[in-house]
Amino acid sequence: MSSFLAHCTPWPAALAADYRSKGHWQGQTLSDLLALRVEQDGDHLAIVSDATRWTYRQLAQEVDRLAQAFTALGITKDDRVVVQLPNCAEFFSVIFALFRLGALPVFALPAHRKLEISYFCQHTEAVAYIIADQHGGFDYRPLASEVKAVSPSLQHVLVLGDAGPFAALQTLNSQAPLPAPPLASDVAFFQLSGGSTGTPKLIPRTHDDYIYSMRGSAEICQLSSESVYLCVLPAGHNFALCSPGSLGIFYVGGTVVMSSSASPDQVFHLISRERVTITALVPPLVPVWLDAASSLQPDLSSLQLVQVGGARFNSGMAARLVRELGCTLQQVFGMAEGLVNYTRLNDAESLILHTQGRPISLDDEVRVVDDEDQLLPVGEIGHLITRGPSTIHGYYKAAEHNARAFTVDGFYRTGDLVRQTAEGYLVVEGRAKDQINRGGEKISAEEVEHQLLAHKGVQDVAIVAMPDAYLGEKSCAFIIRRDNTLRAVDLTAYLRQLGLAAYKIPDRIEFIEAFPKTGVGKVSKKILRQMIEQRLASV
Ligand code: OOB
Repeated sequence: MSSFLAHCTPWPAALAADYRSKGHWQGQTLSDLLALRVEQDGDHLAIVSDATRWTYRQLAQEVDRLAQAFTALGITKDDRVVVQLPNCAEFFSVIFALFRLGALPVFALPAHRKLEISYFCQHTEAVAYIIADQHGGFDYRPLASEVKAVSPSLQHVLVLGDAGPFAALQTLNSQAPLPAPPLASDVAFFQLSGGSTGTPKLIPRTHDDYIYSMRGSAEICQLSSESVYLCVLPAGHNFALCSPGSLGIFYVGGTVVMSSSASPDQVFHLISRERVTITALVPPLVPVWLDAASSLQPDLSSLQLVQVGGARFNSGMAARLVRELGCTLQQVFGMAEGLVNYTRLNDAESLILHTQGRPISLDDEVRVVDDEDQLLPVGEIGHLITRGPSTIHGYYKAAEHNARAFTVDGFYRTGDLVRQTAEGYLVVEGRAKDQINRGGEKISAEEVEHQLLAHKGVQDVAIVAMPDAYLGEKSCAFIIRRDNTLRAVDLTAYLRQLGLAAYKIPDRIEFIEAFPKTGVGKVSKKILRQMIEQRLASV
């Protein structure tokens, strides 16, 4: 047994032994799964992306080429590599090559900018940063230059497309012998936490724990080699990657179709051309797709299952989806920390429309507790805490935060307020964590507050969620300014120029003289939320 990656918390030995004996952890790595696919049906179509169509064998060849090339560059086991690629076939050749070496992808989102990426590089001491030249009208190469200048550990920037001053992924080549493969119990990569703290938290996931989640999810969604998954959400996000997502599809030998945009025109074309059977969406996309479908009348007859998750999904919209698309809906309530809940395909309509599902297996322990961690009677709303074969026991390099984020017996405090139905299904009722869920994109209020506090014109700031008809929630920053000439646009321009991802920039800024306080003298975000709600309602 090798030791667990430094600064990560392993599962307690007794739980790990239990998960192994029950067959939840089967000792396979993600690389083993790909090798098995090539052996069993190497000519099956694995990935479609623009003009690229790779069979499993072709995917594996690309993986081998990159694994050798990365080795020649000196990238090796446990090295961290920040991967920020759009939805494309190469996303998978890159991450499987890293998996093969035991090097650890850090899954950045395409929307991340200098602040986030340089933090990931510095915090993980990443040796490489992998990007596409351009995507969505943004050129990632100048960003990489800026990141490199402040990240001493970074030795390589590798670019898909026109590399500019860096090295091109496509032309890398080497005959370097590959090192021994990693173990299934090793950390395989880092997911990003939605976050509620000053700095983003990184989530170490092992091959064993991720494959447990992927296999269970693939079974729940009844995937087979006939399944065709349309990947619309960012490919590295847990929902699109493993719930069951692209990896779940690879596990059963199906086909993944990558979409670089979520626009109805493009996705409808891909669904009918590739006969897509399953896709995953965040709630704001649903009305956009439904409205477009009713006017464009695309051929969506192949679509069997639409998964919706990542944020609160209105049950009226859920009913509309089922009615208008005529396929099965599945609600998904998951988190990059591990636990994922699903409604089941043959559940009663009332469960599918009104609940967010139940965990993969009974060994995903879910408890609903009060503020003192005491179990609440079934049906009462409380804090969701959880422990299980895919839920981490600690964030990376975050000892102090871990002491708060996990209970003494290793349950992860999700920060979600839920109630459990008599059938054991979870209903998400709200949130205790200081976060804004902007249509599935999570914003830590504290992270953005920190950045704003550094502005010389800002005396104090508190960021809260405000209702939004399209996204569900948007962010509103209440600001006490030092000087009355400071304008909202000055602050948003400031954040943009610092290099904060656009989705984190407050949608609205309200200047205020003093903050409302709670009984104990803390800023009352509850009252601030009510204030902005009233203001929005009165216009
Ligand atoms: C998914 O993962 P993350 O890590 O981006 O966000 C997790 C948080 C949850 O703690 C919860 O606050 C919220 O997102 N959330 C939902 C939800 N699904 C996630 N809130 C209400 N209803 C839902 N259905 O978002 C994620 C990971 C895997 C699969 C699906 C989603």
